[in-house]
Amino acid sequence: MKLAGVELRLIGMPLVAPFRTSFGTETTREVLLLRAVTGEAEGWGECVAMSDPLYSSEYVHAAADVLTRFLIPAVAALPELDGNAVGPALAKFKGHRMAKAALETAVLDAELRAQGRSMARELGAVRDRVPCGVSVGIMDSIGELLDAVGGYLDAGYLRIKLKIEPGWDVEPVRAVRERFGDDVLLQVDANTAYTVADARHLAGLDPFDLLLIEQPLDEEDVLGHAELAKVLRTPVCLDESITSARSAADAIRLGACRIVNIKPGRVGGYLEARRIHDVCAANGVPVWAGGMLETGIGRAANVALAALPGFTVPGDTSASDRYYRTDITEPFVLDDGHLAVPPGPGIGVTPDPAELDKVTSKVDWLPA
Ligand code: OSB
Ligand code: MG
Repeated sequence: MKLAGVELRLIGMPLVAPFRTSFGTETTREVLLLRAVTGEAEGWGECVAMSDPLYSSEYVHAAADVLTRFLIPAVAALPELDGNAVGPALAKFKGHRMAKAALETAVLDAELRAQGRSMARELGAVRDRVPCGVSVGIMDSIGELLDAVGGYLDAGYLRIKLKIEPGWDVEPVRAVRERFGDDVLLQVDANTAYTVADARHLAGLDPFDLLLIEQPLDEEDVLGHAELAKVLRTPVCLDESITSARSAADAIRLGACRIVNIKPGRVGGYLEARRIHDVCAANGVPVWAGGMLETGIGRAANVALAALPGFTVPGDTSASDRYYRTDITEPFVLDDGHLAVPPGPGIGVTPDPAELDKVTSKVDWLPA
């Protein structure tokens, strides 16, 4: 396969409701989409970097810049291109994993479409549908939160994740337990909002039988998570701290986490995501698929990944209508709390050109 060029497209997708986390509030998801064009087929990749560098150091315009100046030229120079060749070709460039992931996914999608093989099949999926959870943002009041959670449970979501921060942690968890009972699969995500000094306070979550607490401490504080894990009965899960299979292996060895959230963008792509899945499986550590408010493009590939055998807990792979009034692909619809793994070639979905045009703010064509 040889690259003809890559289209970089910036889109703006209004969220159905503002999404507040400990690091900020999102109302419109700005997304960079990549379309890799080869002689044989074209493939899509969604860059999960957000507008501002608040979840991680990456952000949409930095991703577009590093792709334009360094990553796409390096891949364009490959004499023999395929999905497996992208990672090694980009390895000399430090960081920028979300940008790298988007490019690798677009190339892999093109390759798989040319061969008529699905992403799920390529990654090693063992299921044709995956159980789904939903991530519920910080709200202005407990009443609002209970309405939101009730709506998601009515829709069929199999697991609820509450975003927490200092001042919004034990009370919302208590309220959800009191209203909806002990059988609801419930977990929390702090997005690095605490320090080890908060260990006693966070132990106040222990009576509520949470599945896990996600990334309570700074992304670099892996030892702190290991210390915290000794104090908490609630299992510690890492998100931001896990950037590669190596960092996953280290975190597990240090006792910093008992569960791992896998987001392909955060770790540089679906192939590295699979390696993390394998490392975790070898250590008996359950994994689940994280989300970054993806459109149908990113969601399709996340659902394929979530169908691997080690993904034993419901992920943040929610239906399209949890995020957007209109998705840019065929919508993902919840069926009995599950999403179907797209069976078609590549990621299995294609954006609708008219919908895409409606949300596009900028298009650049970068010839190889
Ligand atoms: O920490 O998991 C996170 C969204 C954006 C950035 C970080 C996170 C999230 C979510 C939402 O929790 C997951 C989703 O439904 O896509
Ligand atoms: Mg998280």
